[in-house]
Amino acid sequence: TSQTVLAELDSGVLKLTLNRPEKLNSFNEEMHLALRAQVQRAHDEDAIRAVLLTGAGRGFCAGQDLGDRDPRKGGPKPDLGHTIETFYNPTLRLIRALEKPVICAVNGVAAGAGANIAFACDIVLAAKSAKFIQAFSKIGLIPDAGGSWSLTRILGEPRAKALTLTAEPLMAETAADWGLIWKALDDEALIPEAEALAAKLAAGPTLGLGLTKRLIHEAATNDLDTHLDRERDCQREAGRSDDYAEGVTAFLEKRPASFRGK
Ligand code: T3D
Repeated sequence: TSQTVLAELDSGVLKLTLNRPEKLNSFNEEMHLALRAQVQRAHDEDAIRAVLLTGAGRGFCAGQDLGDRDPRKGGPKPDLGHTIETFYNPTLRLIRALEKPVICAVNGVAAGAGANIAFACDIVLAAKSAKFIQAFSKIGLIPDAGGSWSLTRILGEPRAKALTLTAEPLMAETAADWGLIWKALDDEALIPEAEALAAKLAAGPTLGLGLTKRLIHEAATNDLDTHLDRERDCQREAGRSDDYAEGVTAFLEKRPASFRGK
């Protein structure tokens, strides 16, 4: 297994730590494949009921490792469409499609695809010292890893355009004020709070949480009639889960529910 992504499974939480701190956890091919394999694992293993993604060292992730794109090394110009399709897009799709909560703890600078991978997660917490940089325009690229989609949806065109065209850093507290992330936390509180949140969600009614995530994604493109039908169908499914029966029983018995994720 690759040391570029550290993986620890504890009480239903798969904690993934991007681990190339000397390069601010920027992506080389090995780290791409390691992250994707771990997110795939989260799909496959029932014992995993939440994912927590963070970074080692002082940064979260600085996007693509530009050392691997050095034009001075010669050779033909790279086909970045190919690398996006091969490395970034599959992982982005897997994170969005995972029917389990994905929490992101942005421990430091998140630049380029590193920022946009964070925005693809379900709940983003960030250290107050962290900043988000749409670094792409500094090197002549477009915002990838879903950034031009997520920023526009979340922030609207004016802020999405200003952030991406200028590459100005956005501090965590402003990102939280703008609704781009869930919370900005004191640096020392970030990991404990993110771990507590992940543990709480991992002990939750996983099937219902997964359906909730799916519905919220679908809301972006469904009209209201279609969406009301989808809520009906998903509620039917949730209502048949063991966790729903447990949740109601626990309420009536005035005790905490003990969910099994089914
Ligand atoms: O290619 C494709 O497949 C297409 C996909 C593209 C996706 C993308 O993400 S494109 C955008 C790539 N990322 C960037 O352009 C960001 C580059 N990094 C920075 O602008 C800065 O490092 C930061 C603003 C993120 C942080 O600045 P600072 O001053 O806190 O740290 P630093 O000194 O710049 O970086 C520390 C070390 O990490 C340094 O190495 P050194 O000098 O100590 O040996 C630096 O070179 C290295 N590093 C940081 N980011 C990258 C990197 N090395 C390679 N690639 C990086 N992206």
